[in-house]
Amino acid sequence: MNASVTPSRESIEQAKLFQPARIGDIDVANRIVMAPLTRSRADEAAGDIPGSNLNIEYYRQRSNAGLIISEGTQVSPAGKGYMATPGIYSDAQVEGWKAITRAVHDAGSKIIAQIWHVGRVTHPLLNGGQQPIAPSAIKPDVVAYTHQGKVEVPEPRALSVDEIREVVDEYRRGAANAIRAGFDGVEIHGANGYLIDQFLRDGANKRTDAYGGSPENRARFALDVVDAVAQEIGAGRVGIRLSPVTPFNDLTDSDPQATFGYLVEQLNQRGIAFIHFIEGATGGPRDVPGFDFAWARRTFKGTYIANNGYDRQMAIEAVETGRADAVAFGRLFISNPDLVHRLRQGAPLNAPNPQTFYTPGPAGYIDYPALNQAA
Ligand code: 8OZ
Repeated sequence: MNASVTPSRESIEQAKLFQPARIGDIDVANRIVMAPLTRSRADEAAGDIPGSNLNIEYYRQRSNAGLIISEGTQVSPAGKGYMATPGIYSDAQVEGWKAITRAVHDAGSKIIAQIWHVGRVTHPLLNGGQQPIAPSAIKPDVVAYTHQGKVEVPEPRALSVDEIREVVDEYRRGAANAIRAGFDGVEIHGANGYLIDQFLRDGANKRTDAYGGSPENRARFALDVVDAVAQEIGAGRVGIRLSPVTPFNDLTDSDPQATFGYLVEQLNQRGIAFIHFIEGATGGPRDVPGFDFAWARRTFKGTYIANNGYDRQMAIEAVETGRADAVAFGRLFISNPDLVHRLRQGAPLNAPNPQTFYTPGPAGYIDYPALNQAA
């Protein structure tokens, strides 16, 4: 778009960003995605159960998104790394999610579950008292937020190959449970320094077996999970989130292009619905070297969802020029329940308040105002 010309409101509303699309097997009303957002408001005492009236209202308010990706939902108690995050391994959790997916569908949107295992980014105070698990016994420089305050995470223990197979099965069951709960699909959380990313990147993976060493071996766990989940629910309902260059959660890789280049080619062969890329440092600078996102966009034939620091103009241009198929917004969806309407109209946006991102209760959760829709 020519920056010297102010586009008319009509031409903006015609922008591809606001047009329907198909993401794998999922039809969406527009190409604006609500990014997965940890909000720590599940019922922890009852067993990390989602689906309270507050949770339902939060997701219902945001059903103007073409696609909602749920907050990360752990596939097992060991996979939990924060307070009051919901799970997707128990029947009670599935029942809770049903109320949320029903509300989103009734409001005309689609919702997929982000299935998550934190690996070494946790503490026994959060994960049921166990030593955290990881590809290798390497302690990250990370603090966990617990009911007893901030604590250093301990050294994890390395998984055996038999245990790796069991964890893959947990993701598979999480995906099956997601479909039972009424979700339209799943996003496998392969980003931000959690378990899959710990296997992928050589800063955390020093294994000498089939799951460590070369890019092919380090990608094996991610691809085992993708294959198990795709076999369970169909590749057209499976996506993965990747963050090839983020330093978040103390994770590094000596050659992100080699590591994630191999993975993207393999994901392309599997025909999954989408890859959701965090371009740059999570929630931070976009211009972090080491991985060619334009190459990934050209190579992967499924839907490319772009994320990280997009504003209205960047999102419109990214989809208009084909640099991305869809754009995910995180913090702006926290503070603007009607974000799609606001972006379409070029309306002002509410600023998010980080003080209430993870606090219990309605404040900063369901009380951000929507525009008066009468206009
Ligand atoms: C911020 C706070 C808690 C969790 C991620 C799931 O980084 C998270 C997360 C982010 O993907």
